[in-house]
Amino acid sequence: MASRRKFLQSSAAGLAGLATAPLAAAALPPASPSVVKPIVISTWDAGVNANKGAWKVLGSGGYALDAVETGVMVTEAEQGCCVGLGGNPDRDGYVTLDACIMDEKFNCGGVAGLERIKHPISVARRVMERTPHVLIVGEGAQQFAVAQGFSLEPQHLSPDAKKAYEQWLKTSQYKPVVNIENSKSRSTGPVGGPQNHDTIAMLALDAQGRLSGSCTTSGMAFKMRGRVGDSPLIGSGLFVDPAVGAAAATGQGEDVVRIAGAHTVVELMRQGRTPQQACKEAIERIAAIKGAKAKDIQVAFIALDKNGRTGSYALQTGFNYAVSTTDTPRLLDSEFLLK
Ligand code: SD4
Repeated sequence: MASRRKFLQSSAAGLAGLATAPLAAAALPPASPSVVKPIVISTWDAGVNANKGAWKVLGSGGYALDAVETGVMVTEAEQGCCVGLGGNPDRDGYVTLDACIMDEKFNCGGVAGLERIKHPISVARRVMERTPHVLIVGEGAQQFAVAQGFSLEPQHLSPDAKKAYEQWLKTSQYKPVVNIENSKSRSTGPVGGPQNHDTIAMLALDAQGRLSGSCTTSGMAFKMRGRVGDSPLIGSGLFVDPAVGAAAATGQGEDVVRIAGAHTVVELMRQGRTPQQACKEAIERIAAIKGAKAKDIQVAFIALDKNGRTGSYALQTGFNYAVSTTDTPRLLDSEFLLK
Protein backbone atom coordinates (compact mmCIF):
# COMPACT_ATOMS: atom_id res chain seq x y z
CA MET A 1 0.00 0.00 0.00
CA ALA A 2 2.83 2.32 1.04
CA SER A 3 4.72 1.65 -2.12
CA ARG A 4 1.56 2.22 -4.20
CA ARG A 5 1.06 5.58 -2.49
CA LYS A 6 4.68 6.45 -3.18
CA PHE A 7 4.27 5.49 -6.82
CA LEU A 8 1.15 7.64 -7.15
CA GLN A 9 2.91 10.58 -5.52
CA SER A 10 5.92 10.33 -7.76
CA SER A 11 3.70 9.90 -10.85
CA ALA A 12 1.71 12.96 -9.90
CA ALA A 13 4.92 14.91 -9.37
CA GLY A 14 6.11 13.71 -12.75
CA LEU A 15 2.91 14.79 -14.44
CA ALA A 16 2.99 18.17 -12.73
CA GLY A 17 6.56 18.56 -13.92
CA LEU A 18 5.49 17.74 -17.43
CA ALA A 19 2.79 20.33 -17.32
CA THR A 20 5.10 23.13 -16.24
CA ALA A 21 8.55 22.25 -17.57
CA PRO A 22 9.34 23.45 -21.07
CA LEU A 23 9.44 20.58 -23.54
CA ALA A 24 12.92 19.33 -24.26
CA ALA A 25 14.13 20.84 -27.49
CA ALA A 26 14.75 17.37 -28.89
CA ALA A 27 11.04 16.55 -28.59
CA LEU A 28 10.03 19.38 -30.87
CA PRO A 29 10.09 19.12 -34.63
CA PRO A 30 13.03 21.06 -36.02
CA ALA A 31 12.20 24.69 -36.60
CA SER A 32 11.77 24.97 -40.32
CA PRO A 33 13.62 27.97 -41.63
CA SER A 34 12.62 26.96 -45.13
CA VAL A 35 8.85 27.49 -44.96
CA VAL A 36 7.79 28.92 -48.28
CA LYS A 37 5.13 31.58 -47.77
CA PRO A 38 3.08 33.20 -48.95
CA ILE A 39 2.29 30.74 -51.69
CA VAL A 40 -0.76 29.84 -53.76
CA ILE A 41 -1.41 26.87 -56.05
CA SER A 42 -4.40 26.24 -58.27
CA THR A 43 -5.68 23.91 -60.96
CA TRP A 44 -5.39 24.35 -64.71
CA ASP A 45 -4.12 27.25 -66.74
CA ALA A 46 -7.17 29.14 -65.50
CA GLY A 47 -5.12 29.13 -62.32
CA VAL A 48 -2.71 31.66 -63.79
CA ASN A 49 -5.25 34.48 -63.69
CA ALA A 50 -6.79 33.16 -60.51
CA ASN A 51 -3.39 33.14 -58.79
CA LYS A 52 -2.80 36.72 -59.89
CA GLY A 53 -6.08 37.63 -58.21
CA ALA A 54 -5.08 35.75 -55.07
CA TRP A 55 -1.66 37.36 -55.06
CA LYS A 56 -3.18 40.80 -54.73
CA VAL A 57 -4.26 39.63 -51.27
CA LEU A 58 -1.30 37.41 -50.34
CA GLY A 59 1.40 39.73 -51.65
CA SER A 60 0.28 42.52 -49.39
CA GLY A 61 0.22 40.34 -46.29
CA GLY A 62 -3.48 39.46 -46.52
CA TYR A 63 -5.42 36.47 -45.24
CA ALA A 64 -5.27 33.14 -47.11
CA LEU A 65 -9.06 32.80 -46.91
CA ASP A 66 -9.56 36.14 -48.66
CA ALA A 67 -6.96 35.11 -51.23
CA VAL A 68 -8.62 31.82 -52.15
CA GLU A 69 -12.00 33.49 -52.45
CA THR A 70 -10.74 36.45 -54.49
CA GLY A 71 -8.59 34.19 -56.65
CA VAL A 72 -11.29 31.82 -57.85
CA MET A 73 -13.74 34.69 -58.30
CA VAL A 74 -11.53 35.71 -61.21
CA THR A 75 -12.28 32.38 -62.91
CA GLU A 76 -15.97 32.54 -62.03
CA ALA A 77 -16.14 35.98 -63.63
CA GLU A 78 -14.33 34.78 -66.78
CA GLN A 79 -17.34 32.53 -67.43
CA GLY A 80 -15.43 29.87 -69.33
CA CYS A 81 -16.71 26.38 -69.99
CA CYS A 82 -16.61 24.89 -66.57
CA VAL A 83 -16.69 27.47 -63.82
CA GLY A 84 -19.37 30.06 -63.13
CA LEU A 85 -22.39 31.03 -65.15
CA GLY A 86 -20.72 30.50 -68.54
CA GLY A 87 -20.47 26.80 -67.73
CA ASN A 88 -22.08 23.98 -69.63
CA PRO A 89 -25.57 23.10 -68.42
CA ASP A 90 -26.97 19.90 -67.02
CA ARG A 91 -28.85 17.62 -69.37
CA ASP A 92 -32.06 19.62 -68.86
CA GLY A 93 -30.33 22.82 -69.92
CA TYR A 94 -29.73 24.47 -66.52
CA VAL A 95 -26.32 25.75 -65.36
CA THR A 96 -25.92 24.51 -61.78
CA LEU A 97 -22.90 25.52 -59.74
CA ASP A 98 -20.99 23.77 -56.93
CA ALA A 99 -18.44 25.39 -54.61
CA CYS A 100 -16.83 25.10 -51.21
CA ILE A 101 -14.31 26.90 -49.04
CA MET A 102 -12.34 26.01 -45.88
CA ASP A 103 -10.10 27.96 -43.51
CA GLU A 104 -7.31 27.09 -41.09
CA LYS A 105 -9.69 26.49 -38.20
CA PHE A 106 -11.80 23.76 -39.82
CA ASN A 107 -14.53 26.26 -40.63
CA CYS A 108 -16.05 25.30 -43.93
CA GLY A 109 -19.03 25.98 -46.16
CA GLY A 110 -20.41 24.92 -49.49
CA VAL A 111 -23.22 25.21 -52.00
CA ALA A 112 -24.39 22.69 -54.56
CA GLY A 113 -26.74 22.95 -57.51
CA LEU A 114 -26.82 26.73 -57.17
CA GLU A 115 -28.39 28.53 -60.15
CA ARG A 116 -28.21 32.10 -61.47
CA ILE A 117 -25.61 33.37 -59.00
CA LYS A 118 -22.36 34.75 -60.38
CA HIS A 119 -20.05 33.93 -57.47
CA PRO A 120 -20.94 30.64 -55.79
CA ILE A 121 -17.65 30.70 -53.86
CA SER A 122 -18.80 33.82 -52.01
CA VAL A 123 -22.10 32.17 -51.17
CA ALA A 124 -20.13 29.18 -49.86
CA ARG A 125 -18.19 31.56 -47.63
CA ARG A 126 -21.43 33.06 -46.33
CA VAL A 127 -22.68 29.55 -45.54
CA MET A 128 -19.50 29.06 -43.54
CA GLU A 129 -19.60 32.39 -41.77
CA ARG A 130 -23.28 33.11 -41.32
CA THR A 131 -25.04 29.78 -40.87
CA PRO A 132 -24.59 26.85 -38.52
CA HIS A 133 -24.40 24.56 -41.59
CA VAL A 134 -21.70 23.45 -43.99
CA LEU A 135 -23.65 22.71 -47.18
CA ILE A 136 -26.80 24.21 -48.68
CA VAL A 137 -28.19 22.97 -51.99
CA GLY A 138 -30.48 23.87 -54.86
CA GLU A 139 -33.38 26.22 -54.35
CA GLY A 140 -32.51 26.73 -50.69
CA ALA A 141 -28.99 27.78 -51.63
CA GLN A 142 -30.38 30.29 -54.10
CA GLN A 143 -32.85 31.66 -51.54
CA PHE A 144 -30.02 32.02 -49.05
CA ALA A 145 -27.84 33.80 -51.62
CA VAL A 146 -30.60 36.26 -52.48
CA ALA A 147 -31.30 36.88 -48.79
CA GLN A 148 -27.59 37.64 -48.41
CA GLY A 149 -27.80 40.29 -51.11
CA PHE A 150 -26.45 38.37 -54.13
CA SER A 151 -28.27 39.31 -57.30
CA LEU A 152 -30.12 36.79 -59.40
CA GLU A 153 -28.60 36.73 -62.89
CA PRO A 154 -30.73 36.02 -65.98
CA GLN A 155 -31.34 32.38 -66.72
CA HIS A 156 -29.64 31.78 -70.03
CA LEU A 157 -26.77 29.89 -71.56
CA SER A 158 -23.65 31.60 -72.85
CA PRO A 159 -23.32 31.34 -76.66
CA ASP A 160 -20.59 28.69 -76.30
CA ALA A 161 -22.56 26.69 -73.77
CA LYS A 162 -25.65 26.86 -75.98
CA LYS A 163 -23.68 25.57 -78.95
CA ALA A 164 -22.15 22.75 -76.92
CA TYR A 165 -25.51 21.81 -75.43
CA GLU A 166 -27.24 21.77 -78.81
CA GLN A 167 -24.49 19.55 -80.15
CA TRP A 168 -24.83 17.22 -77.18
CA LEU A 169 -28.61 17.04 -77.59
CA LYS A 170 -28.09 15.41 -80.97
CA THR A 171 -27.00 12.24 -79.20
CA SER A 172 -27.77 12.96 -75.54
CA GLN A 173 -25.06 10.55 -74.52
CA TYR A 174 -22.81 11.19 -71.62
CA LYS A 175 -19.51 9.50 -72.22
CA PRO A 176 -16.32 10.86 -70.71
CA VAL A 177 -13.23 10.34 -72.83
CA VAL A 178 -9.52 10.50 -72.14
CA ASN A 179 -7.46 13.66 -72.39
CA ILE A 180 -10.53 15.74 -72.35
CA GLU A 181 -9.31 18.54 -70.21
CA ASN A 182 -8.96 22.08 -71.04
CA SER A 183 -10.47 22.05 -74.47
CA LYS A 184 -10.06 25.38 -76.18
CA SER A 185 -13.07 24.78 -78.35
CA ARG A 186 -16.30 23.64 -76.82
CA SER A 187 -18.13 23.01 -80.02
CA THR A 188 -15.61 20.54 -81.39
CA GLY A 189 -14.31 17.24 -80.08
CA PRO A 190 -16.21 14.28 -78.77
CA VAL A 191 -19.64 15.18 -77.50
CA GLY A 192 -19.79 15.05 -73.73
CA GLY A 193 -16.02 14.99 -73.58
CA PRO A 194 -14.03 18.16 -73.98
CA GLN A 195 -16.46 20.16 -71.93
CA ASN A 196 -16.13 18.11 -68.83
CA HIS A 197 -13.15 19.23 -66.83
CA ASP A 198 -11.87 22.55 -65.74
CA THR A 199 -12.88 23.08 -62.11
CA ILE A 200 -10.78 25.66 -60.36
CA ALA A 201 -9.45 24.64 -56.96
CA MET A 202 -7.02 26.83 -55.04
CA LEU A 203 -4.87 26.36 -51.92
CA ALA A 204 -2.99 29.17 -50.20
CA LEU A 205 -0.60 29.67 -47.29
CA ASP A 206 -0.34 33.27 -46.21
CA ALA A 207 2.55 35.21 -44.67
CA GLN A 208 1.29 34.34 -41.20
CA GLY A 209 1.22 30.64 -42.02
CA ARG A 210 -2.56 30.36 -42.28
CA LEU A 211 -3.83 27.79 -44.80
CA SER A 212 -7.10 27.99 -46.72
CA GLY A 213 -8.67 26.42 -49.80
CA SER A 214 -11.48 26.94 -52.28
CA CYS A 215 -13.09 25.02 -55.11
CA THR A 216 -15.73 26.09 -57.66
CA THR A 217 -17.21 24.52 -60.77
CA SER A 218 -20.24 24.11 -62.97
CA GLY A 219 -19.56 20.39 -62.60
CA MET A 220 -19.73 17.70 -65.18
CA ALA A 221 -21.23 18.87 -68.46
CA PHE A 222 -24.71 17.54 -69.23
CA LYS A 223 -24.92 15.79 -65.88
CA MET A 224 -28.25 14.48 -64.59
CA ARG A 225 -30.34 17.20 -63.04
CA GLY A 226 -29.52 17.27 -59.32
CA ARG A 227 -26.19 15.50 -59.69
CA VAL A 228 -23.57 16.71 -57.23
CA GLY A 229 -19.88 16.05 -57.74
CA ASP A 230 -16.89 16.24 -55.43
CA SER A 231 -16.27 19.96 -55.73
CA PRO A 232 -18.68 21.26 -53.05
CA LEU A 233 -17.94 18.37 -50.67
CA ILE A 234 -15.47 19.07 -47.90
CA GLY A 235 -13.12 16.08 -47.74
CA SER A 236 -13.61 15.17 -51.39
CA GLY A 237 -13.01 18.23 -53.58
CA LEU A 238 -11.19 20.15 -50.83
CA PHE A 239 -9.70 19.64 -47.40
CA VAL A 240 -7.55 21.80 -45.14
CA ASP A 241 -5.86 20.73 -41.92
CA PRO A 242 -3.60 23.43 -40.48
CA ALA A 243 -1.40 20.85 -38.72
CA VAL A 244 -0.61 19.11 -42.01
CA GLY A 245 -1.62 20.84 -45.22
CA ALA A 246 -4.36 21.15 -47.79
CA ALA A 247 -5.46 19.33 -50.93
CA ALA A 248 -7.99 19.73 -53.71
CA ALA A 249 -9.25 17.75 -56.66
CA THR A 250 -10.35 18.17 -60.23
CA GLY A 251 -11.72 15.64 -62.68
CA GLN A 252 -14.39 13.01 -62.50
CA GLY A 253 -16.04 13.81 -59.20
CA GLU A 254 -17.61 10.43 -58.58
CA ASP A 255 -14.18 8.83 -58.44
CA VAL A 256 -12.84 11.51 -56.12
CA VAL A 257 -15.79 11.02 -53.74
CA ARG A 258 -15.21 7.25 -53.78
CA ILE A 259 -11.90 7.68 -51.94
CA ALA A 260 -12.72 10.93 -50.06
CA GLY A 261 -9.94 12.30 -52.23
CA ALA A 262 -8.73 15.57 -50.72
CA HIS A 263 -8.96 14.20 -47.19
CA THR A 264 -7.03 11.11 -48.25
CA VAL A 265 -4.24 13.25 -49.67
CA VAL A 266 -4.03 15.25 -46.43
CA GLU A 267 -3.98 12.08 -44.34
CA LEU A 268 -1.18 10.67 -46.47
CA MET A 269 0.81 13.86 -45.87
CA ARG A 270 0.11 13.46 -42.15
CA GLN A 271 1.71 10.02 -42.38
CA GLY A 272 4.85 11.56 -43.82
CA ARG A 273 4.34 11.59 -47.58
CA THR A 274 5.41 14.72 -49.43
CA PRO A 275 2.56 16.56 -51.15
CA GLN A 276 3.68 15.01 -54.44
CA GLN A 277 3.82 11.45 -53.05
CA ALA A 278 0.44 11.91 -51.36
CA CYS A 279 -1.23 13.04 -54.59
CA LYS A 280 0.36 10.14 -56.46
CA GLU A 281 -0.77 7.56 -53.93
CA ALA A 282 -4.35 8.84 -54.00
CA ILE A 283 -4.36 8.65 -57.80
CA GLU A 284 -2.95 5.11 -57.65
CA ARG A 285 -5.78 4.17 -55.31
CA ILE A 286 -8.36 5.43 -57.82
CA ALA A 287 -6.57 3.64 -60.65
CA ALA A 288 -6.62 0.38 -58.68
CA ILE A 289 -10.35 0.72 -57.99
CA LYS A 290 -11.21 1.57 -61.59
CA GLY A 291 -9.03 -1.11 -63.18
CA ALA A 292 -9.34 -1.07 -66.97
CA LYS A 293 -11.85 1.78 -66.77
CA ALA A 294 -9.20 4.14 -65.36
CA LYS A 295 -8.20 5.05 -68.89
CA ASP A 296 -11.66 6.51 -69.53
CA ILE A 297 -11.51 9.16 -66.84
CA GLN A 298 -9.33 11.97 -65.57
CA VAL A 299 -8.70 12.86 -61.94
CA ALA A 300 -5.97 15.12 -60.59
CA PHE A 301 -4.99 16.36 -57.14
CA ILE A 302 -3.01 19.37 -56.00
CA ALA A 303 -1.56 19.66 -52.50
CA LEU A 304 0.18 22.25 -50.38
CA ASP A 305 1.65 21.41 -46.99
CA LYS A 306 2.00 23.70 -44.00
CA ASN A 307 5.63 24.37 -44.96
CA GLY A 308 4.68 25.62 -48.39
CA ARG A 309 5.78 22.50 -50.28
CA THR A 310 3.55 21.75 -53.28
CA GLY A 311 2.63 18.65 -55.25
CA SER A 312 0.34 17.50 -58.00
CA TYR A 313 -0.47 14.23 -59.71
CA ALA A 314 -2.98 13.22 -62.38
CA LEU A 315 -4.33 9.98 -63.76
CA GLN A 316 -3.82 11.07 -67.37
CA THR A 317 -1.62 13.53 -69.17
CA GLY A 318 -3.06 16.95 -69.90
CA PHE A 319 -3.42 18.39 -66.42
CA ASN A 320 -1.52 21.53 -65.50
CA TYR A 321 -1.49 23.78 -62.47
CA ALA A 322 -0.28 27.21 -61.47
CA VAL A 323 2.04 27.97 -58.54
CA SER A 324 2.83 31.47 -57.28
CA THR A 325 5.43 32.60 -54.80
CA THR A 326 5.62 36.03 -56.44
CA ASP A 327 3.19 38.04 -58.51
CA THR A 328 4.20 35.98 -61.56
CA PRO A 329 2.59 32.51 -61.56
CA ARG A 330 4.44 29.50 -62.94
CA LEU A 331 2.33 27.10 -65.01
CA LEU A 332 3.51 23.52 -64.56
CA ASP A 333 2.60 20.24 -66.25
CA SER A 334 1.54 17.64 -63.76
CA GLU A 335 3.10 14.20 -63.58
CA PHE A 336 0.63 11.48 -64.46
CA LEU A 337 0.12 7.75 -63.97
CA LEU A 338 -1.13 6.22 -67.22
CA LYS A 339 1.67 6.56 -69.73
C1 SD4 B 1 -17.23 17.38 -60.91
N1 SD4 B 1 -14.94 17.56 -60.24
O1 SD4 B 1 -18.31 17.97 -60.90
C2 SD4 B 1 -15.98 18.21 -60.99
C3 SD4 B 1 -15.65 18.44 -62.41
C4 SD4 B 1 -14.27 18.89 -62.63
O2 SD4 B 1 -12.65 19.74 -63.90
O3 SD4 B 1 -13.39 18.83 -61.84
N2 SD4 B 1 -13.93 19.37 -63.73
O4 SD4 B 1 -17.12 16.18 -60.90
